[in-house]
Amino acid sequence: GSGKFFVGGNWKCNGTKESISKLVSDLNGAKLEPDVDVVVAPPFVYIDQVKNSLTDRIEIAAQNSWTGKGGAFTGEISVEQLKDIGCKWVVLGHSERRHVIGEDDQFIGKKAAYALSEGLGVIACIGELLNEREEGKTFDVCFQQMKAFADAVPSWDNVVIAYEPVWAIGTGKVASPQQAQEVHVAVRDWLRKNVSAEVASKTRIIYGGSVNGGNCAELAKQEDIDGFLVGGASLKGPEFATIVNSVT
Ligand code: G2H
Repeated sequence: GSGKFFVGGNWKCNGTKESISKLVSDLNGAKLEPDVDVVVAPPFVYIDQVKNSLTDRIEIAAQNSWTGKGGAFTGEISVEQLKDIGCKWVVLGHSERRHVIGEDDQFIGKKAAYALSEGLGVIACIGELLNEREEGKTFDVCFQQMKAFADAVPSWDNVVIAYEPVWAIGTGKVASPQQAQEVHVAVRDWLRKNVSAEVASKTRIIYGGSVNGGNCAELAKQEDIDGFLVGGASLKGPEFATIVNSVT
C-alpha cells in the first residue's frame, strides 16, 4: 500500500441532531488504531455540531464544495466557510453527485482545484456504472475521470482517490478483493504514466461501495487498497471502528 491507511465515513444525507450526537459519542468512545487517518463527512448542517463534540482524533470532511469564492451562489457552500468551521477535507465527484445530481468531470475538476488551492484535502471519487463494467469499459471510465482531475489539480499532495464502482454503492454488492485490487493497480499505473512515478507511489487509493465490518479485512489485505470510503456502515460507530481497525 501507499502511505497511511485512510478511512472516511460518508454520512451522506442522513441523521438528526439526536442520532448524530449518539454517533459522535460512540466514535469518541471507540478504540481506534493509531496509524490510520480517520475522517467523517457529516451533512453540512451538522458539521458545526460534530466539530464541537467529536474528538480531534477524527477530522471532518464536507460532502461537497463550491467552485470558487463565495458570493451570489444561492444554496452553495464555499471552501472558505468549510475551513472556517473546521473542515480539513472535501469529498468531490461522488457517484451520487455525478449520476443523481448530474455533475460533470469539468465541474468536479474545478471544485477540486479550488479546494486544493485553498488548502483543503480532496477525496476524489471515481468509478464505473454496471453497464460500463459489463461492456468492458471500467478502465476507460476510471481513466477519463482521473484525467479530468489531473488536468485540473495543481498538485496531488493533498488528494486521496476513492475508487467506488457505482454498482457496489449502497447495494450490498461489494466488489471482490480481486476486482477492487485490479482497478486500484490500473489507476496507480495510470498515475505513473500520466503524472509521475512519485505521485503514483505516494497517492492513497481507497475503496468504497458496501464496505462493512464483515468484508473490510479481506479488502484491506490487498496490496493497493490504502483504506476505505464507507457509507451505510459509517452510521454505526462500533462497525466504523472495526473498519478503521482493519488496517494491516
Ligand atoms: C459509496 C459508499 C460511501 P456505501 O457511496 O461513499 O457508500 O458504503 O453505503 O455503499
